[in-house]
Amino acid sequence: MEWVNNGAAMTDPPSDNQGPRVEEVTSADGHPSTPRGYGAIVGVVAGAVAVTTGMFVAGVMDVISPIDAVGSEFIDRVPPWLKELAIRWFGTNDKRALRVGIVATLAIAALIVGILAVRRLAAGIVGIAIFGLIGTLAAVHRPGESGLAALPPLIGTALGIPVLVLLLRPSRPAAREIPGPSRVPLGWDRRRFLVSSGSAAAVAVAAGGIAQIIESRRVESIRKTIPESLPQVFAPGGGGPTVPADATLSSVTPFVTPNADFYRIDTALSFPRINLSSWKVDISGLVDRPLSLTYNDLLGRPQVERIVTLCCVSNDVGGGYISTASFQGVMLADLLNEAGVQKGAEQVFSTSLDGWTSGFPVSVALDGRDAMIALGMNGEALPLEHGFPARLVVPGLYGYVSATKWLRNIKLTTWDAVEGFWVPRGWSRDGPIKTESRIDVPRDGENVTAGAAKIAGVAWAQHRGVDKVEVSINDGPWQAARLGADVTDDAWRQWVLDWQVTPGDYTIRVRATDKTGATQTADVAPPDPDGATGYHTRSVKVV
Ligand SMILES: Nc1nc2c(c(=O)[nH]1)N[C@H]1C(S)=C(S)[C@@H](COP(=O)(O)O)O[C@H]1N2
Ligand SMILES: [Mo]
Repeated sequence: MEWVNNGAAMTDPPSDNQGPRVEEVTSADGHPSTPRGYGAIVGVVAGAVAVTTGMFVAGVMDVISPIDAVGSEFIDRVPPWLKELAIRWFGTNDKRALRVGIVATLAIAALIVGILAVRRLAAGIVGIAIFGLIGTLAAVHRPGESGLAALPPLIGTALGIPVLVLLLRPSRPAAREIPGPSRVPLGWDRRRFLVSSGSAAAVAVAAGGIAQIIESRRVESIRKTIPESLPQVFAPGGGGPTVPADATLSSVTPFVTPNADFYRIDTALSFPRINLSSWKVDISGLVDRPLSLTYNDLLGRPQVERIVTLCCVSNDVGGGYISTASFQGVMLADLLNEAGVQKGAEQVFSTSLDGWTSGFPVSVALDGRDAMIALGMNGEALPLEHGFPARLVVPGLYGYVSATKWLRNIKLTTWDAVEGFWVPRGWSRDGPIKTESRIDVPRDGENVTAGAAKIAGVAWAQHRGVDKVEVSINDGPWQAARLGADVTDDAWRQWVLDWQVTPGDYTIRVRATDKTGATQTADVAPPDPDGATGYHTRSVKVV
C-alpha cells in the first residue's frame, strides 16, 4: 500500500498556519491518512508511552526499570575505547550523559519508526516490538532480577503498539464526509489527531513522573533502613587512630574527606534493591566451611576502624578520584581464616548486588593488612552511595580490583576461573596503587601575590607509606617539602613548602618517594591499564 505524499513532511515541519496543504493526504484507496511528518510525532508519543508505562510498572512491581536495564547492559558491553571517551568527555557525569544518550537514541528511533509506520503500519509495530524485546532481554539478564522483570517492558510494548495504531488510524470517511453531492473526503482530521496524541503524551508524562516518584521513594525507603549509628565495639587494638591536627597542612584538602565529598565511582545507574532483612554476605568457593553472614552477624563481630585512602585507577595525574575515610568493619582475614581457605585458592573474587565484580590475590587478603568488610565510614553506617550495607576496603589496591560496594558474596577461586569486571575490558588484573602526589595549592592558573607563599598538596603510596615529597620550581633543584603527621601507611600524607616568591611565571612540579625508597616515576602514562603516572605540574603567575 503506497500513500500519496507531497514529501513536505520531513523538511517542512507542519505548523498551524500552513493550512490544509500537508493535511490533504489521501491513501491510494481514497482514505485520508496521517501525513508522514505527523508520523514522527506518533512514533515519539507511542515510544514514550511504551517506555514510561514500562518504568511505571517496574516501579510498582519493584523490579528493574527497562531503561536502566538497557543502560546497564550497555555499560557492561560498551567497548573500552568508548567508555574511556565518555569518561574523558563527561567525567563523573558520564551516567547522566548515558541517560541523555539513551533517551535521545530512543526518541530518534521512535521518530523513524513512526514515519515508517505511516507507510507501513506493520513496520511500525515490528519496530516498537523490537525495542520491547531488547528491553525484555536486558531486564531478565540483569543480575538479581527474576523473570518478572520481563513484565514491565512487555506491558509497555503492549501499550505502545495500540497507541501507535490508534493514532495512525485514518479517519473513517463515512463519518467525515461533507454532506452534499460532492462526497469528497474531508481529509485527515488534525484536531482529532492533536487531541488523541496529546492525551497519549499526557499519559506518558504522568507515567514517567509517577515512575520517578516511586523510584525516589524506593531509594528513600532503603536509606531509612540505614542505622543512625553503628556499635562502636572494637576488637583489641581495633579502634582507629585519631588524626592529629598536624596531619592537615592546608585547609584546601581535609585529611579525612567528609562522606558527602568522597569521590564516587561505580557502574550503577540506580541503587541496587537492598533488603536489609534478607541481605547476607556469603563466603564460599575454595573454603572448608562456607559462611553466610547477615548484617547483624557482621555488626556483632569484633570490629576495627582504620583510616584508608581509596583511589580510582581512572584518576588522572592531579585528579580528584581519591579520598580518605575512617572505615569501620570486620577484618577480612578473620573471616577467611574462619572459613578455612583451601590450597589452590588464588583470588578473592567478590560480587555486588548489582552484579559488578572484582578480584585480588588471596595473599593480599592474608598478608596482615587491614583488608575489611566495611560497614561504617567516618563514624556513620556506610552511605548508600558508598556501598551500604557493606563493601570491601583493601588498603593499597585500586578500587576496581577490590573495593566492591553493595557486597553480595565473596568467592575464593583461581585466576583462571573468573575475571573481575574491568579485567576483560582491558584493565590490568593486578591493581596496586602507584605512588603519586598532587599539588592543591596554589590552584592552576591562580594569581599568587609576591612575598611569602605556600605550595601544598597530598601524596600517597598506600600500604608502603610516604617518606618524602619534593617540589621543583621552574625546573630548579628538587626541594624537600615539610610533611604532615604520618597517620598510617594506608592513607595519603599532606605536604607543604614555604615559598618566598617574586613576580613572574612559575611552573611547579611535585614528586613523592615511598618508604621502600622508590620515587614515583616521571614517565607519563594514562590511567589505562593500571594507573596514571607522571609528575603533577601547575603553572601560576606571581604578581
Ligand atoms: N558494586 C560496585 N562496586 C564498586 C564499583 C562498581 O562499579 N560497582 N566500582 C569500584 C571502583 S572502580 C572504585 S574506584 C570504588 C569507588 O568507591 P567509592 O565510590 O566509594 O569512592 O568502588 C569500587 N566498587
Ligand atoms: Mo575505580
